[in-house]
Amino acid sequence: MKPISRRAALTLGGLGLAGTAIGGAGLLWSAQDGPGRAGVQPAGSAFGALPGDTLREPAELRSANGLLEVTLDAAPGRVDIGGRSATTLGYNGGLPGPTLRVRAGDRLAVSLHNGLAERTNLHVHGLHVSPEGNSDNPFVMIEPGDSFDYEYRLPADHSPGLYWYHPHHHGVVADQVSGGLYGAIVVEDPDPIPAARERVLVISDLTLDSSGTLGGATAAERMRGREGELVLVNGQLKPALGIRSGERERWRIVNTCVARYLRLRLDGQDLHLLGLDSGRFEAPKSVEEVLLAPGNRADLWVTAVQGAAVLRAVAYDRGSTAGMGGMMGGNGAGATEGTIDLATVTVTGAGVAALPAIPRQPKPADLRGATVTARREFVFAMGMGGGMGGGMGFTINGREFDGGRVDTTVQGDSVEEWTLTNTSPMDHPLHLHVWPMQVVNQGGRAVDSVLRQDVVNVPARSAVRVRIAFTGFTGKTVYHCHILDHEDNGMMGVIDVRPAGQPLT
Ligand SMILES: [Cu+2]
Repeated sequence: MKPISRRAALTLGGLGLAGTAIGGAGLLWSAQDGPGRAGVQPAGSAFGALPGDTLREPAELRSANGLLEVTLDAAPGRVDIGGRSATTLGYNGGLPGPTLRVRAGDRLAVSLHNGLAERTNLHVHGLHVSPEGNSDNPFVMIEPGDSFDYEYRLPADHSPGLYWYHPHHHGVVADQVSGGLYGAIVVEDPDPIPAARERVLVISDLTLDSSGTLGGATAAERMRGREGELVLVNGQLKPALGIRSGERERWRIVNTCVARYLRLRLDGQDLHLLGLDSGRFEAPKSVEEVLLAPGNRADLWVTAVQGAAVLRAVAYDRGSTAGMGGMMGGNGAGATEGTIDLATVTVTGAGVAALPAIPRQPKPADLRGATVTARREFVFAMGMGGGMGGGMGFTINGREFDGGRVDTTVQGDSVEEWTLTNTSPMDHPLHLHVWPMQVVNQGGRAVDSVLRQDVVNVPARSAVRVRIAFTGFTGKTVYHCHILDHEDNGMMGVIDVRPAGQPLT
């Protein structure tokens, strides 16, 4: 990725406005007519036969002797997407940024340089680390041209799994993440899980205009949550990958899209889900498909069966703002988007030797039998008349985000039960920083297994109940909708976890 001038960087926002005014499909990136395009594709369409580039993996940086020191430079630059040059944002010139591989007990030191034309910062999504100081502190602000040294100390018992990093500066999170600022973090398994190969698949989406410049989001897209025209795997349009017949691969998949839900299928192959987010199932589950809300990760075991296959995202209805006063009609509807081909898989050769046994995992901690010290309700709502511009307001318990206010004060070491109620006609995926949530009830039905996630989808006009153990750390952080446009529009609250034994005021 070649650096581009500050002047070019400054025009990125302006071009978004141009996109709003013109909005015609004719201006859009021509690659949308090729592989990976978001839109309805007839079954068996010619796109399915087009070979893409071979799947690349992001660069990897691995800890040694308990330490990983990394410099991340967030900046605009040029990348190749679908054989054409595009201007996006990126960390260290990559799309995605480098994959950071660490272990429980490690120290991860990240020096972040802000090469953008606006403020930024960094969030390590899902990591169970301190929210204070120069750790996973969402209130840090880094001015253009400045640097900040983050340091994350992973506890010795940190859950293995796939995590990720991205900016978290309120108001511009959706713009910066959709522009290309994201990367994966792997916390390695203490005992390796046998697989012929492990792949990290970072799925993202973005919109480019005909000159290969990032398109901005219209007001309606900011209300609904923008979905990019192009859906990328590791920054590539419909890459190709090969597996030997009978081999078992481990795919770690993260949905870094700002608003797009990924209902993933790989028809014809054998899929087992090892876990979601930081939650590992005691025994892998045989699955036909996996639904990832924005921010969610899947740990998937793929056993190749003879033949070809396509990794697809099939339609998922996350609701719409249509009918909420009419203002957001038109673009607000969009629940019926068709299937998107993400990657092609070619299976070659005859069956190989016996598959490695699927190791049983440690029995996950279960909060269903825990003593609950507080019960709270959080209501996620959308309504006209709120927002800075008097547009649609996105609220939690009737309030929009205010970084200077504490919304929820919690006693450290306690277990709380939160009822998440969504009164709006769209899904909202709730993300709580630092402490994972265990889903105990969905839509009025008790969950009969341990389901631990850090992004929990709350479907439209529905309720979900979670339990949270506030252990390990204290301090102030946030919970928010992970449709990042909704977060930028106010659907976020501040939580302060106080040391155990200290009275709450
Ligand atoms: Cu939302």
